[in-house]
Amino acid sequence: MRTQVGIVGAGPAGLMLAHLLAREGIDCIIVERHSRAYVEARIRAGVIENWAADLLAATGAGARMQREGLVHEGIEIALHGARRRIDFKRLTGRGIMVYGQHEVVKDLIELRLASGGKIEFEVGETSVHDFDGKAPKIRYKKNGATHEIACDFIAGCDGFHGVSRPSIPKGVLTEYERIYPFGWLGILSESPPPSHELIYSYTSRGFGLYSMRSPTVSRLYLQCAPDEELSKWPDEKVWKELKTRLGPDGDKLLQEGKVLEKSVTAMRSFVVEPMQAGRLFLAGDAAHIVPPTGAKGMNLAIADVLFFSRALAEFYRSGKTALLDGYTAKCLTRVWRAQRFSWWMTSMLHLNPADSPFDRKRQFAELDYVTTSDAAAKSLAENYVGLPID
Ligand code: RFL
Ligand code: PHB
Repeated sequence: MRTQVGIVGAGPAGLMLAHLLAREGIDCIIVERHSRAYVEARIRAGVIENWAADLLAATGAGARMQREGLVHEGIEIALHGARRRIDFKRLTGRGIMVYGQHEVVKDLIELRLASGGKIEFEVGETSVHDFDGKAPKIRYKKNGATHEIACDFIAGCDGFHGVSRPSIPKGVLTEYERIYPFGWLGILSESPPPSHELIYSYTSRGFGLYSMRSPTVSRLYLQCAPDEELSKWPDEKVWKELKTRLGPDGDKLLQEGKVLEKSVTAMRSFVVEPMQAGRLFLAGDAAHIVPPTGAKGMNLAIADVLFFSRALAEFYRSGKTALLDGYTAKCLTRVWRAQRFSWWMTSMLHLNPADSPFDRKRQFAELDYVTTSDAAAKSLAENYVGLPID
């Protein structure tokens, strides 16, 4: 098989890249380890930045999002149960789109396949080759046979645990990492959320987040140990803790429902520099991870592939490589700003077992400041709705 761009991974990065390339008339093939049903059911991110929602809509991938997504104009921060609102619309003129990542994935897969695009699901033993020259290759196994895709470029969109990043020779990449001493226990529940906007709750028992996928489906998270055992968290215990961390009215505000999914996610911040080696370009979680508190992961994945698609379009139009050469610098400016914001939101809202009584008082003062000063709230709001993209 031959194509112009071989893409490893059908997550938001790989699928959005294929979508943007198709609009430029550039050919691509995606190979994906899991089945279509699996990637379409994988519950992950829920918040789409303003510009990314506009991009999905402007490129013809946003019709269902615009019908079913929820536009939010602010969030609430609860301090030991006292809720304070940060009004994004007033502070920035913009809002955010609450629409599940798996819905974006479903929409992009449907669009790709309907327009004749190729996605190879359920492939095994993926490997990437010869990206130091002009004729890279992707190899994989499917139904017992070995296949090879010859291409001009490889997009490593295969997430944090993919094969692309580890295939880059030792010494090329520098890794920056921070591991946090906590994780999130998340549930998806058939029940209405406690408020029409997201509530980020700081309590002496740890952080809680009350999000949603629709007016009848909630997505709820509890700060837990990074290696928390799910078996220690029967549904009743999860609901009790979620109610307690919501505040004194938690019992009244939080309706219980059928738990559709339950999982634990450890938290890390991670970046590799550069994000490219020869003709292999990394995008999304393959190159960087943010803790989920700032809701930035999927948005960064979309920003990376927007920049990569522009660089490829320029290359195929004119033969110029300036944008390809500048890919890492272009992406990482945004990535490091999102890293800063995600680290800040995470540090401000979680209880860190290593914190001293001084740290706790300082943390509370910071939350108090950000929820009462327009100057401080504006900085949070500007980052949350998404920094401008050019
Ligand atoms: P993905 O989504 O991990 O997709 C990578 C794809 O590559 C496939 N793959 C392979 N395919 C073939 N061969 C191989 N060897 C392969 N190895 C892997 C995988 O099966 C998969 O399909 O990475 P991508 O596309 O870079 O997208 C990144 C986002 O998924 C991620 O950043 C977000 O989910 C992070 N995130 C959030 N981001 C937001 O923007 N807003 C949020 O509100 C938000 N909340 C979250 C989050 C992530 C969370 N978890 C579970 C990590 C909340 C949580 C709890
Ligand atoms: C979600 O709805 O899954 C979600 C929302 C906001 C975050 C993280 C996750 O910061």
